[in-house]
Amino acid sequence: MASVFAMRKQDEAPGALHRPIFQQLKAHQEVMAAIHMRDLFAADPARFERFSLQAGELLLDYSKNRISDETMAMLVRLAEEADVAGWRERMFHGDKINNTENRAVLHVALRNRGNHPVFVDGEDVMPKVNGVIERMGVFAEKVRSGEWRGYTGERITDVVNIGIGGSDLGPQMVYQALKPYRHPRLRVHFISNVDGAHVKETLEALNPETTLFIVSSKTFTTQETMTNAHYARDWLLTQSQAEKHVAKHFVAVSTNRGAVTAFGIDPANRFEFWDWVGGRYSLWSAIGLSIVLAVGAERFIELLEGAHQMDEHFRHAPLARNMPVILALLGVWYNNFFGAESHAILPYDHYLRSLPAYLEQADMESNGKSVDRDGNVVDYPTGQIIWGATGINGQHAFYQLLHQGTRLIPADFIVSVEPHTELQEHHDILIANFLAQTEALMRGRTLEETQAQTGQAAPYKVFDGNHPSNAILLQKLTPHALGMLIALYEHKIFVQGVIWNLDSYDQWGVELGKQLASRILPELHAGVPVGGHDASTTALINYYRRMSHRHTGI
Ligand code: G6Q
Repeated sequence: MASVFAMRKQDEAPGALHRPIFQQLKAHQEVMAAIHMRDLFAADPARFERFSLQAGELLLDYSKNRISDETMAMLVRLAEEADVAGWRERMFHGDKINNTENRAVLHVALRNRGNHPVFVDGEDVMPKVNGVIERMGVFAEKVRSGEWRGYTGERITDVVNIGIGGSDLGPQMVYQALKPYRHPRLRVHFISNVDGAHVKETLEALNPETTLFIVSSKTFTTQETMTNAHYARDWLLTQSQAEKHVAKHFVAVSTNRGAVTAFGIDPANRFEFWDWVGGRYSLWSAIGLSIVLAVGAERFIELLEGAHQMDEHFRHAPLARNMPVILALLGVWYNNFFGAESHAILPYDHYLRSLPAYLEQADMESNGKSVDRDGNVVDYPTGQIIWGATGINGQHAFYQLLHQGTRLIPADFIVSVEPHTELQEHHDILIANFLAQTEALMRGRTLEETQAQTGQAAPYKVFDGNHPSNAILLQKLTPHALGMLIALYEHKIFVQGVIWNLDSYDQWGVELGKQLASRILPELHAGVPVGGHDASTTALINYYRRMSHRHTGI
């Protein structure tokens, strides 16, 4: 299926934008570019009702966007012509839509709480999925209740997840988001960086007798993770002095049974998942074990149920009333028609402070691609640059550029109506700021208004406004609402990938650097000067060899 952008005649350049709907949208953008959102609001008191949508406990207000009914109708046609509905069915059905790796894409099966059968290669995956969830729950309960003891008979107080990328960012973000629900005795730590400072600093504060490690690695070959896991194993053995204790303090989450056993982990304590779970979509799988340990199986299931509710909404709601589709289309609108290069994620919630980093991976590793699923080089912008931080801190840092810079940066504001603390005054201040920011970004302040308000007609006090934003309001940051929120973004990414005709589920762009690093590693301490790289890399390697020799003597 060719994308709406990539439909081309034989003699045209690859990726030519030739679908009539694209040309229509281009012409329409020229009209919309000249209109200020404050005029759209002034002309239509029902704009909020028109451009907002509720799904479960999530409210999306997208009225502060540079859109009209006509814009949305055309964007929905774009989605129809890209066959979003067809691709969506293929994904849910277990078709191998990750074509460069010949894999199904079934994170939705991991939270298929309706439990209807989902087939991969003729096998219903649900019994295995449910089996692992069950095992995770049983194991977590043993640790949480104190039945599972360390090698000296002490209860576990600290859980350390060793993993990187998809085996780190998801569980870490969710653990942080659900901290109010965590078991009072259990602290969870995440080690990802192969910079020794990360593992050292984390373990310094821990007691091997009461520490449980989860080695989370789909492949169990990832250099950073395995280096840290071996260090942690040695750290335990230095104190416990017997190999047999490894089994009490290490469990694994992996698809690689052999490597897990070779590491000394009891195969009974390997929690499996499957090749149809992409790393950055894996927090719903056994990769979420640290979450289950922290908040318990029941809460984890609520997280899955929330995601499932969003899956159902995404699967069944008409495209024009479909939250992930709307977010995706708005992103395409700014990316491909307004030339916006980035998109900011601005949670007004301390517990969601890792969401921007999580979405950076989810989005940019999925859609940061310049070759389409048919192997053609695209000639249109694809994945946006995703970035952000907690909004309230951002206000005192980078919002200057959002308000008065030269770039158009659409933003998502994410807020919870009910706070987790009883500090209502704090919460009201937070909410007032969120509202003020979206209002200011949209309305701006004209020169006349500036003069009237400040007594000065100073151009540097003028705000152009017309900066688009979405507001996503959660009733409360519960496991269920969080599940819905994450699934919302996953499907938004998927829809954009379909429109751009990408395979959003591979990540070949991470390969080359890994390959080069394994060649360079032994060169760092070679006895003679190395060559064979470009002049810069060769000189840097040799500089490092000389200078580090001085201090390590290697
Ligand atoms: C995510 C990527 C990547 C992956 C890590 C860790 O989609 O595939 O971030 O999760 O490279 O891989 P392992 O789980 O195999 O260690």
